[in-house]
Amino acid sequence: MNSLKHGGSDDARRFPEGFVWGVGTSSYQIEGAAATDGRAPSIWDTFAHTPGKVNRGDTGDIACNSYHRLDDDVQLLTELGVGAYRFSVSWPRVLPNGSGAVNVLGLDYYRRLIDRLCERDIKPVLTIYHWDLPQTLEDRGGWANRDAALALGELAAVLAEALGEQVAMWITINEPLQTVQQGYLNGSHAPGRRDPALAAAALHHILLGHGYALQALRSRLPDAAAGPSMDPQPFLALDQGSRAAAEALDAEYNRAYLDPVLRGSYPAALRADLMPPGELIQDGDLALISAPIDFFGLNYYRPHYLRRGDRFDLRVGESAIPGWRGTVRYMAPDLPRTVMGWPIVPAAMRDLLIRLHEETGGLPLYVTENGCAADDYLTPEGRVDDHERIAYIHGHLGAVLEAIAAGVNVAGYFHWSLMDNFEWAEGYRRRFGLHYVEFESGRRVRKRSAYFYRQVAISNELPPAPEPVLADAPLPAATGARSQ
Ligand code: IFM
Repeated sequence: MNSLKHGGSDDARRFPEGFVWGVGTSSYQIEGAAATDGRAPSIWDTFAHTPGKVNRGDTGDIACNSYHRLDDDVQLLTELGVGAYRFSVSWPRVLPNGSGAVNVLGLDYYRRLIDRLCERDIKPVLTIYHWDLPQTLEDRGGWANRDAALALGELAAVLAEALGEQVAMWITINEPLQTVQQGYLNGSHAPGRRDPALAAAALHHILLGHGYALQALRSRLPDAAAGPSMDPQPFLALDQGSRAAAEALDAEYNRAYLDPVLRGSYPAALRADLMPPGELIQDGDLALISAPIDFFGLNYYRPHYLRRGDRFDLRVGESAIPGWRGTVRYMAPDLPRTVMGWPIVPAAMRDLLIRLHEETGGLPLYVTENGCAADDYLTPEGRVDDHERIAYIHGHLGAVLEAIAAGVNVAGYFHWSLMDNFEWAEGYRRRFGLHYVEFESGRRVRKRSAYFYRQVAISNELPPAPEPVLADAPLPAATGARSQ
């Protein structure tokens, strides 16, 4: 394990040479073209079309229409000055039956996207699974069925063979925690289950899917850089009485995913009803899941605060903490929050990076997502003055610099997101983009934060915290080449 340094560096505002600046999106959130060129439905098509599941009944049928606006979006990336683009592949576009026959037209879309990115010297960072499981696999049990894991390995093999060397980084799975928690425990995401037994199976199988995907990549592309993106959640105990709960929640939300991948075991402290049962874990599974990775992707948005005695809305298994009945996801009242209600605490990201540095034995870490939803609107002059987002980015990049100064190998940062998109159960009302999307027309408008992010990306340096800017201040010019 690399040892940590304390204190800042001489040039505390500069990022290391070669630091990767990127932005991210995912297929269902932006592509649209839900029934075009042979794409089959995913669990999110089914879920979004089920009344009452998504705010206002929004669906990803059209989304940002990126499937048809590929060139426009590559142009946005170019003008943004980023060196990398993280996108995901729509599984049912490439393998409409989940496995088996390949849909060549679907694959061609990603081929074109990758070619365009490479022409512009933007590194393609491909997420193999970002939540849009083919409905046909769901019909066979979804992630509760081991076959989904094998099928993810097959998808990885198809992508490796077709897109191979041009992909700079492969992200196997995105936030398995959310699949388990929201997809299988509280039902707020597709496939909308509320069943701990299915959740326990899904937990094991999605991690196994990571293992199979990694194996498929390794055998076809021995030099590929591959790893998962996860969203460990800091649980911060505000008093002695909530410490045990914080540990139990850490086991359930974090250790359950980190330990199998980084140590080859499930944590003993995991709540009993979520522990994958022995009969599901076959010989060799944990070895596959814990095969070496090249980097770890951190998606960070917010911490959770715990205080004993507040409202109980997050249950902790009594078996995990004898005698404990439950605890709260307590929001510290005096913290600024995003419109999602998430407290804005960059220092929690710094601490998480430090923890991951230790847990991964000093692997390169990438912040593969970080961003905020804000109440963005187009001014009559056609601008989006999203100063909150600029402050958010500034604060979190400061946290990255602090982690680097402490000796953590943070190799890149991908802002979430390139543009406003389908924010899952929230639909289109939550805007996370650096570009504003007028969903009626599909028009993209560069937000003020895009100019700021561009400045950081091309200079590889964090400027002093921007002064609050008057709403009618002119936008900076979008010229200049990036330094990478
Ligand atoms: O939009 C999502 C993304 O798909 C996964 N990580 C969190 C983002 C914001 O909620």
